[in-house]
Formats: sequence, structure tokens, C-alpha cells
Amino acid sequence: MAFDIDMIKGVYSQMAERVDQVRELVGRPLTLSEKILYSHLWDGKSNKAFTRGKDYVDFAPDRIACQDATAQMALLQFMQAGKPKVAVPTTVHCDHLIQAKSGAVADLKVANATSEEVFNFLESVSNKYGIGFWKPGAGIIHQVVLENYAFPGGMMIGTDSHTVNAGGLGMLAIGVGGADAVDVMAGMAWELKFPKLIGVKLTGNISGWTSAKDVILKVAGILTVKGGTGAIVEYFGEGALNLSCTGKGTICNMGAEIGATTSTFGYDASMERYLRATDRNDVADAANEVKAHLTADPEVYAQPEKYFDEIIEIDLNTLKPHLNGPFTPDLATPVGELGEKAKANDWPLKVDWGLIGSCTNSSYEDLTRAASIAKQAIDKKIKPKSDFGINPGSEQIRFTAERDGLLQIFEEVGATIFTNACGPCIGQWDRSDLKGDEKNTIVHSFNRNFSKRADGNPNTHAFVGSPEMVAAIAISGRLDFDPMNDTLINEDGEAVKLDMPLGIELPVNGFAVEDAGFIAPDEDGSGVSVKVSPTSERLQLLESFQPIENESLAGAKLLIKAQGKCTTDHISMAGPWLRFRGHLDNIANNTLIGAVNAFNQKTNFVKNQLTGEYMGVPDAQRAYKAAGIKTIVVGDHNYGEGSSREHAAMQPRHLGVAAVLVKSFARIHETNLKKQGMLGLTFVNESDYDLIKEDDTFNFVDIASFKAGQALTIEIKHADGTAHTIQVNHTYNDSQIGWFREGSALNVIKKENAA
Ligand code: MIC
Ligand code: SF4
Repeated sequence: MAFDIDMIKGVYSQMAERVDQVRELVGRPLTLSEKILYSHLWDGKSNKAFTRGKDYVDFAPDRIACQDATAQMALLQFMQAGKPKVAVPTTVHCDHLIQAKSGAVADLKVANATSEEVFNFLESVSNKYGIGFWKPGAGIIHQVVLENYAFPGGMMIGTDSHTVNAGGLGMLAIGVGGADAVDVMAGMAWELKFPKLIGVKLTGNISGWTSAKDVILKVAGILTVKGGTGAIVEYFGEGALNLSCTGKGTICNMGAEIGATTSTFGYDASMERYLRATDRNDVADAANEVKAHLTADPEVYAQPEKYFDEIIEIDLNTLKPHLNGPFTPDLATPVGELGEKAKANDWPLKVDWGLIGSCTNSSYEDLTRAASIAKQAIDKKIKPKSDFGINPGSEQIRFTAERDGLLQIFEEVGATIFTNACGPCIGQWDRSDLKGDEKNTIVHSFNRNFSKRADGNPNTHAFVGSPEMVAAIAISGRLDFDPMNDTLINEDGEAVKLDMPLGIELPVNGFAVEDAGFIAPDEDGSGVSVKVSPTSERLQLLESFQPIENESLAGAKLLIKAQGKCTTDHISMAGPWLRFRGHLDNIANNTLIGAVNAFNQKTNFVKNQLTGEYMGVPDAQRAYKAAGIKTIVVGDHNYGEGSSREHAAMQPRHLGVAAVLVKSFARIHETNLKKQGMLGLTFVNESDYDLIKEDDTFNFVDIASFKAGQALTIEIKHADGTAHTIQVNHTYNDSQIGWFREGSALNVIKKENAA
């Protein structure tokens, strides 16, 4: 039986009425995305058709998911909100804090010891506030959500950008910062700018070496890392119907890499099969009753150009397997063409590691496809040339894969089976084969490959591909290997070819598990006490941020002008720093250490204007803070791309940065800045970025009349006495300006609760 089945039935019971009413209101057939959005309005019904990309709308999500690295800050904030229980079903998943080193059993033991304090904190807060808790080793948040909580037509938010994975089961699932989740946990509305809609029509069928992963690798190549910003991507067409549910999840998952608000697919037979296989006949039966509302109206998919803002068409019959990278997930290259490109760019051809797993590609089907390649290495006597690591997506997948002999195949080719957790995908990897920062290549089935992400080494060239392609490349040990055309020499000196992968969509004998790792909260948690030691280096209770007063902004200094890619990994690095995710002051010591200083192309090396000395960014910022001087951060395009981590906003805020002025923002990060009471601004003229000099001081001329829909004026004073006055845009609405004026969105909640 499914969790929260009554809530799901409740959503379905009102769907028909709401969808019919909206169809009449807008006067045309509806996309699936619109049906879900309009049936989750905070006010129930709408008497207005919203303008895409413009109107801010209040929604009522059905559920929330948090992972350990972001849940700490989210729950520390929720504890301040003064509520006895979460208002909607919520879960916490422990998956980011487990380092991959020797193998699952040993690694989990080490993680449980080193992060005991954090896991205990999360477990007791969950118990107190009625939150379901998935203990370390239970699995990666998004696979566990797909297996247990996602349902067609639902809306959820999660404090992780890959929450979007649940689109594979026909949901609108959206990644948010912890402060957004706190609103919903506290029983308030969740606000989102009504998204634009991108339709992706999939024609033909996937076969051979091409997989669901290649669909999204191709889409990422077309749309790039910012092409999906502010949009929902809705997939449809006969090609969509023929993809498995977890394959759809893979596609939706990596929609985060193109900046999309979320991605989704209409309810179909693959989803029904998946629901039934994961012990949710009740959800499948309930969904079948409202089937017509769980996909778009037929007119929409017949003439998509009339209903979507943009259409992309991909012919799966001709789609080739891709490898994307290095350093960015949108650099797409068809597998057969990678050799030349690598030579031209001097990317090492020798592959040191093949890694399979992460929330996007760790399903049972993924493991079977990769195992079918590994099995051939055994049968055809090919000795794998690269090291191999596997992170199954959940304990249920791992247990079933072990029962069905899949893990044994991987072990036979020398793979290490790591914990059911994020592991190397988030830099939780004790990689022992490198001595220093050697240039090297790895291939993985993860979704992100930003510089330093997997192992902290800026010279690791990481390429993203499907699990079966990763397996083939790892066996060959070469980046330019094309399993469709090339042969490998086996132990008998014969040239052999790998046959195409064969996958099993769902386990023939059903899923099985002994201990899935779930701990239900007490019915009444009011007696549970949550302790945070004042001397802890991992956890720190939060103090309210003070509002940024208009006067304090006069004479603000430039902290850093960041050049090029500045993802949340650059602003608040993961890997070793994950241990401080619950301690704001300690994690603030990594603030912007990965951002490239536009004046000297170095990282973590900026001028402290007070002394003229060059130093690390956090050190310079702490000096400004001590002197009571506010600062601003200047950035390039798609600033804050990547994750949902609100630390990337809270740390600068904690250290005294007042404003972030960039060419453009990634959605979640922009919201996170607003929530924490900061100014997130964009240049009206992008070229004004070039005016900013290293010794600049800023005046926010008209901040006193900060208003929705009206640009602000900033005076830039240069050290040589000259000055420029520029216009900057913002997207704050009235209530968001209220957050700025009160110091943070949480301060507003606290004030309302106190009233
Ligand atoms: C990631 O993939 O970068 C993460 C780690 O899962 C993040 C969340 C985080 O920073 O904790 C994400 O994608 O939101
Ligand atoms: Fe974990 Fe990687 Fe997925 Fe983020 S992208 S949730 S780090 S597996």
C-alpha cells in the first residue's frame, strides 16, 4: 500500500472539477502541466488565466522531500517557525553524507560514526515534527521518492534540484531552497512565477545502444544549461509512451541541468506498471479513474505548436548515444565522434574510472542494462581496463539486484559496490588512485560534471553517459571507444565486439527488501527533545538575520567580480564541506572559494579594499563585516546554476554581502537570495558588467523607493574618482520586497505567528 493514499485520493477527487473549470476559463484545451498547476492553486479555483513567465502564483504542493545536506538548514529554519507539526506529508532522506571508499558495508559504518550527530539531529527533528525519516543507506532521495511517494498528477517540492526526477511518474516536482520548503511545512502557500511551457515531442523508438539518458543529453545539447529557465518541459509522443517509468525519471531528472523548473510526462502504461511493481496498486487504481486528467487534452499533442511556447522534436529512431562533457553537462558529443574532439582539446583518452549510479541512473533497469555489458566482458574474456564503481539507487533496488545476481556480475568484473547513496556524484569519494591534481578522465552516469565535483580535482575530465555506455567505456578503458563499431582484444588475443545492451524494465520476480530503512515519526512528537550542542562544529542554531537598512548600503564595496561559470558548487562547494551544512558560520568559510576572480583569473584570491592585500574571499569578507561595511558580488550569466542549496545565499548573507548583481540568474538561487532578505539584481545593459573595477564602491541611489516592476539605480564610484550610474533590474514582487525589508522571509513568518 502507498504512503498517504488518502491525500492522493483527495487530490484526484477534486481534479475533474478543477480541470473542467480552468478549461472553460482559458477557453482552450490544456497541457498536462497546466492541469497540474491549476489544480494545485492555493485558493482552490482561479477566476483568472495566468500569464506564463509573468504572474506570481500561490500553489499548494501535496508533499515535500528533503535530503540530509539541505534538510539540516531547512529544519533549523522550520524549528524557528513555531509550529508543532509539518502541515503536509514530508520526508527526510540521508544520502549525501556517505563517502564512497571501500564498499557499502564499511563505508556506511564510517558515515554513521562520523555524521552520527547530524543523523541523530535529523531523526529527532523528524520524529518531533511528524516527518518520515529514511536512514543512511536507505537510498538516494529521488529514487526513494519515485518508488514510494511520487504519483501522477501530484505536485511536490523538494530541497534538492533533482526533485524533478518524480516527473517520471507524471508529477510536477520542483526543486526549491529550504526556506521555500519551510513555508509549505508551516502551512503557507508556495509561490512560483507561472512557468512557460516547452513541449518535447518524441517520435520513433529507442533501441540498441541508445537509452533514455541520451534523450536528455541531446536536449541539454540543444537547450544548454540555461535554455529551460523558467519553463516546464512536457514530453509526449509515441516515443514517450515506449520509455519505461524510470527512464522517464532519468530524462526529467537532468532537466535540472538545463535550468528547467521541472519536466513531466503524461500518465501511461509504463507508469501503471511501475506503480504496481512498487506495491502501489491503490495509486494505480485511483489514477486510472481520472486518467484523462493526468495527461494533456488530445488536441494539445496533435497540434503542440498552438499550446506550447517552444517545441522541440527528437526522432528516437535516429538518436545516437552521447557522452556530455567535460566540465559542463550540456557539451553533447555523439559517442563515435568523441575521439577526434578529445584529441583536438587534449582531453585524456585513457579512462580511469567508470561510475554508475546517482539519483538519475540507479534504477533496477539501469543496473540490468549495465550488467548485460559487464556480463559480456566475463563471457568474452575481456579484462576491464578502468576501475568500476556502482551506487544502487535504493536498498530495495540493491536487495533485488543482489537476489537476481546482478551485483555478482559487477563484482566479477572488479567493481566496488558502494552504499545506496550519492557518493562520488557529490564529491563524497575517497579516490585513492590519484596522487595529486593529475589530468585524468572519468565517465559516469550522473547528471553533473562541473569542475572538481566528483573528486575535488580541477583536472579530472568527467563525461556523462548512460549506465550501459559507462560500462562499455570502462571495460575498454578509452574515451574514444565506440561499442557500436569498435572491437576489443580479449585475453586470448581475439578481436571481439560487445553486443547491444539488454535491460529488464522491472524485476521479473518483483522487488524485494528486508529493511527498506524507513522510520515513521511518532503520532505525537511534542515530547521529543531536539538537542544541538553549543560547541558542535556540525550544527548551529540559527539567529534571525537583521534587515539590510537603506543607509547601510551607502559605500558598499566590491567583494568579487566572478567571471564565467559560477554554479552553487563554486559559491558553496560540496565534497568535504558537506560536513558543515548544519553550521552556518563554519560553512561560510567556503564562500565563493571556487569563483574565478575576473581581475586575475584566480580562485579564492581577491583584493581586500581596506588594506590593499590579496586574500581568500571569506577572509576579505570577514574583514568587511568586522568594519561594518556591506559588499556586493558581481557575476556573469546563469549565476547560481546547479543545486538548490540555500547555503549559497545564506553564507554570503551571514557574512554581510548585501547584493548580488549579475547578467542572469538560475531560478532557485535567485529565489534563495530573496528569501534570505538580500538583493538579487541583474544588469539592464549586460555590458555594464565591464564597467566594474576591482576597487569599486557602490551607492544604491533609489533603494528607499524599491518597488515591484521598477528598475533600481546604482552609482559605481571608481578609485580614480570617476563614476558611472547604471540601471539594474529585479523581479521582486511586493511580498518579496517585504522579505527584504524584514530581513528574511522567515522573519515575516515569525512575525505573523507572533501576531
Ligand atoms: C547536487 O546534486 O548538487 C545536490 C547536492 O544534490 C544539490 C543539493 C545540495 O547542494 O545539497 C542539488 O542538486 O540541489
Ligand atoms: Fe545526490 Fe548527485 Fe542526485 Fe544530487 S545529483 S541528489 S548529489 S545523486
